[in-house]
Amino acid sequence: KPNDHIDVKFGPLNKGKRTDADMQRFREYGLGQFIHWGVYAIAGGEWNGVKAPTASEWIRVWSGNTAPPNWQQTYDNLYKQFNPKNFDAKRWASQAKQMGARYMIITTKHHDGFCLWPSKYTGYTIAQTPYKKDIVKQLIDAYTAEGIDVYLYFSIIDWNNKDYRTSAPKTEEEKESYNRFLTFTRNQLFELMDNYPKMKGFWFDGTWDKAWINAYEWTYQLEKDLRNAHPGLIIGSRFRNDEHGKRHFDSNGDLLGDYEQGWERKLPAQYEWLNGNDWDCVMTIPPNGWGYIKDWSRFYTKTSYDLIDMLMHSVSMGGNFVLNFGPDGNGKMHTGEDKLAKELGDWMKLNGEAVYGATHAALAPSPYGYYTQKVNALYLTVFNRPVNNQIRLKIPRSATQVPEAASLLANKTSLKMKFVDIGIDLDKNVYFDITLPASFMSKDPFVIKIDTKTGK
Ligand code: JFZ
Repeated sequence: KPNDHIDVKFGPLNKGKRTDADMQRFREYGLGQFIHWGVYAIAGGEWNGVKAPTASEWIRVWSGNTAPPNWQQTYDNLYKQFNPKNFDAKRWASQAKQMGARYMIITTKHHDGFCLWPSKYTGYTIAQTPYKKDIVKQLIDAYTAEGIDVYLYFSIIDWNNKDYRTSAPKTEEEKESYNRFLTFTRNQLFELMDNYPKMKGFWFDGTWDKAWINAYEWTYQLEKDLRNAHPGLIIGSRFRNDEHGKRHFDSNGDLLGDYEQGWERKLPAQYEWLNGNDWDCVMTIPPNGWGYIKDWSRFYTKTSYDLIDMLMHSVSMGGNFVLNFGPDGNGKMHTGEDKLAKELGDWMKLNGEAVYGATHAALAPSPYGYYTQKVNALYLTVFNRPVNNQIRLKIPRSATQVPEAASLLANKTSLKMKFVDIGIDLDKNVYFDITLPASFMSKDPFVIKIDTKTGK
């Protein structure tokens, strides 16, 4: 209804889905890797054996009676010890490749303000550590060489910059100071794009403060300038808001940015919630905590089964699933992460066809698992195997693709499939039964590939 329309001047730069090659590539990734790495990795979620009740990368703001004395000052000096002697960008990239990741997001700067690249706009960077070498550069080179696209996580919140603030500036002095902060932020973003032309996009964070929200006119212009400087740049919805303070979506519900970035440690229950937008789900292995956590024994950590479930849930709803890793202060992944990367990779080698380039299928949700789809193929990843070994497909008569043959994706075994007239809603749907051999056993979720052809 046109009269419900709210006037928005600083809304999305483009409405509707992008159709260019870079965005198409993003859409087809399926699986990604997130890496949270910074000086918080040295602490590993604890200090002197006392475990922090906060997410490990937030340990600097740990307060309360369990926090050790002078923790904040100790934290601010950790960079003097940052010397990850086991860091090998090529090893991380080859692990990500074997896991099946098609893109990687690295924290160039988290809330603490510590930069993994030698920024010329602050002294709080990798260049000031005993390690010295540019980590962002090494990662971009190593991952790009493996065919994995690199995105840069960037926190607007910067606890190290004296001009950073949360509340809206009021006095002239405060305004001047915040303007300095905005210029600093802009300089760093252009510096990253200049230094690393192979980067594909920014994954923004820490954009919820009132000061940033009020700067909507300035952030609108910044987005324009960033995109002009780096054609194809991909930016999610967690970057800026409209002039009414609406984040992720503007006041009329239009997506801000190229994809919805609000699915953090959660998944949409229904495809309809997504309004057809592109999106990613970013997920931790522990319940929460993105940086390195030494001790995993104090909580449930997700299994590869959990992760495959979340991956297929995401892809079946047209999104990408991004698994987070928090390497330690020496540059090694947690052994639990190594194990999951291997298990997920082994599964992806057999079943990746149901993930890469696959998307949502317009079918009723299956009780057995998740559907994904490509041209001339439908995939059903089975988590709930029926006790009678009959997998029933329900295909609406309106569907443009019809099933022809079924097989197990992992080993190409063909499966019996027959049309069944079950006597209900024949005017609306057709049903097919696929028989799983009783002798077929699988401890992992498995994929049934259904070849389809166009026509009725
Ligand atoms: C942020 C960070 O604070 C956190 O440390 C981590 O980097 C994560 C990826 O991003 O945490 C958030 C941000 C947004 C929401 C939840 C946690 N959110 O919108 O629900």
